[in-house]
Amino acid sequence: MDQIKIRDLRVFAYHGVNPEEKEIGQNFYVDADLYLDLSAAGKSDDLTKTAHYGHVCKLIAREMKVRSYDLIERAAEVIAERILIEFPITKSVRVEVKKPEAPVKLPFGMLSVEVKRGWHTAVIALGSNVGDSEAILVQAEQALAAEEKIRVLRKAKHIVTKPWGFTEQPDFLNGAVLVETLYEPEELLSKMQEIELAAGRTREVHWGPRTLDLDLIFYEDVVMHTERLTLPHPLMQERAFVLDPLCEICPEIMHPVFRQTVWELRERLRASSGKIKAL
Ligand code: A4P
Ligand code: MG
Repeated sequence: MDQIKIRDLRVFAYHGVNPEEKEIGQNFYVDADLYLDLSAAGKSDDLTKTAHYGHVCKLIAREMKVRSYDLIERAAEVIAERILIEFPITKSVRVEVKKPEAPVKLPFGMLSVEVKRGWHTAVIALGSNVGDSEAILVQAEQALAAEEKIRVLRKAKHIVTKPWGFTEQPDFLNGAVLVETLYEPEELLSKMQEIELAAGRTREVHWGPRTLDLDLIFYEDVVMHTERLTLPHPLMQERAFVLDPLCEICPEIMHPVFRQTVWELRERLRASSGKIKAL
C-alpha cells in the first residue's frame, strides 16, 4: 500500500517516569508512516484526497505536548489512534517515538518505542423481538456509528424472520452491519453489550425473546474461543436470519474455518434445509 512518511519530527515535551522529566522536559523525535491509497490524489492533484502531512505533523506535536505521560508507549498509542481517527483515509499507521536524551546512565545511540495500529473489518448481526424492534435496531446502528472507534460501512435492510431455536416467541426483526473498528475483538464485544444494556436488554431465556441482541459474526479472519467470545460466531452458518442480511452487505467474506464465502454458506444452508423439508 502507498505511504506518507514523516521522519524525526522534533517536539519538546514532558514525558517520563522521573519527576525531573516532567519538570524540565526534553526533545523527542517522532516518525510516522501512514498507509493509505494515494492513487486518487496522484491522479487528481487534489489535496482533499490525501492526508495533509503538515496537519499530521501538527497533530503529532499537539498530542506530544497536550499531556505528559509516564510512558512513551502511551504517547505513541495516542498519536496512532488520533491519526487513524482524524485522517480517515489512513488504513493503518506505524508510529515511533524516540527519546535520545532519556535518563539512562549508560551510553546509547537511540531509544524508542514503535506501535502499528489500523482499522479492522468486523460484521455485527442485530436482532430484536420485544418492543418497537425497528426503532431499537435503528438506535443500535446509530449508537455503533456514534462511537469514534467504529465506522459503519454498510447496513443491511431489516427483515422479519421466524424465531429460530426457541420457537414459542414472536417473530424477530434482523439486520447486520459491516464496520471498521479500532477496538480489539473483546473491547468491541464490550461496546456491543453496553449498547444492548442501554436498549433495556435483560438475559432471561437462552435463545428467548430480547429487546436487542448484538452478535459479533466476524472480526477480520480471527479464529478464537475464550469464555467471553467465540469467533467466528459458532452458529452463524446455521442461521438464515444471519446469512440473509450478510449476503446483502458482504457476500464475498470468506469464513476462516470453513473456507467458504458467506454466499456459499447460505447456498449450503438452503440446500440442507431443503433436504430436511423433503424428508
Ligand atoms: N459470546 C461468545 N461469542 C460471541 C459472539 N461471537 N458474539 C458470548 C456475541 N456474544 C458472544 O450471549 C451469551 C454470551 O455469548 C455473551 O455473554 C457473550 O460473552 P447472550 O446474547 O447474552 O445470550 P443468549 O441470547 O442466551 O445466547 P445467544 O447465543 O446470544 O443467543 P443467540 O445465539 O444470539 O440467539 N431467531 C431469529 N429468527 N432471529 C434472531 O435474532 N436470536 C436468537 C438468539 C434466537 N433465535 C432467533 C434470533
Ligand atoms: Mg447474543
